[in-house]
Amino acid sequence: MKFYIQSPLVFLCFICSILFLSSCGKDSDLFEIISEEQVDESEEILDSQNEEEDREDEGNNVEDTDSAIGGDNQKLNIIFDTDANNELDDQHALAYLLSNGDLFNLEAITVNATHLGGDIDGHFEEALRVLKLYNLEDRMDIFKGANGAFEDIEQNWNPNNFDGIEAADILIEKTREKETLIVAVGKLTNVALALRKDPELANRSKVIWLGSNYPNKGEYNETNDLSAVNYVIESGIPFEIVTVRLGSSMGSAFVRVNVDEINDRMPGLGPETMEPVPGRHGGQFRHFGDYSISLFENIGKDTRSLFDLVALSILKNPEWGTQESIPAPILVNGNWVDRPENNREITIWGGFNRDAILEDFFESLENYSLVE
Ligand SMILES: [Ca+2]
Repeated sequence: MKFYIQSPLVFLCFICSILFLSSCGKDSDLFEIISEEQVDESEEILDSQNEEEDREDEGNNVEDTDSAIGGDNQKLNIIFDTDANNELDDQHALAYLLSNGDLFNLEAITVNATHLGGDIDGHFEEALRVLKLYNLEDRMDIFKGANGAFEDIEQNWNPNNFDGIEAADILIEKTREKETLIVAVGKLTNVALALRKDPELANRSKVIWLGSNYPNKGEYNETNDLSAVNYVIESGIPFEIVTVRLGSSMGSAFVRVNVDEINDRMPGLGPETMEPVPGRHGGQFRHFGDYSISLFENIGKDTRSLFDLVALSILKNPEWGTQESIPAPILVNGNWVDRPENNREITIWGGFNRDAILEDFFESLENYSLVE
């Protein structure tokens, strides 16, 4: 009995000692294993933190030097290609662009000449007038583009000397510097010329074009240079068409503003200029808003569509229109011909929210934030 009483105690002590020694060994091994894993883990955390810091540094550098599309500051870099002296929507679109500095970086203004606005100098002067009304004439550059049509300019092609070379070269240069959208609200000649000179442009930018009554024929920007439209389509550059569709509620023609709204909302809007700026139709102006009233008075209509504005509005809020991706069609003798088998797709915009777009236009000018 004694043996059996004492021996379990001895046995228990023996087992405890073994367990203790064994556990010391295991703990020791375990400590070493945990220690190695912890070191590895710490190093991984440190590496990942360093990588994160590196990425942040890179991001900061991008933000500092290269504001990219969808980058940290979410601003869109834009080249605005305009036939500024054609009636009045170009000027209003440019004013909207200049007023939305929280969203847009304006990299350059290029002008093209459509037939109602005179030659390229007139378009240059009108774009400059709007810049002056925003006190930005010393900070923004305007580049002269083509008077003629793409197919005529291309006939005797000399990449170092052609009608529109100044605008084409700046399109090439600016899109090489950083991701930059081309918003074109006139004929597409300057864009086509830039693509002709540098086909790689198709791989580094995107064109948003205000034009066409697609699927119907015969819109002003389109008919001013049919050859340029086809060249841009065939170049492969991402291409979005903000349709006009005169007489329909499904294009930018639907974004019509009433003269009463202009007279009510526009007086005094925009920055005040140091010196009065002479208007296109006479008069002197210190605010774009007052010049806007003059433009509407001289066009003499009760309502007028702000077509070109819409190409910028849908960049600000894509919900203000509907978009559809389609196989790229082609213009043949001025008619759109669908090509259902075409792998190349383009985007067609329509169905615009007139009230939201116009309200945002007025509010943008009331609370302007100048572009840089
Ligand atoms: Ca225009």
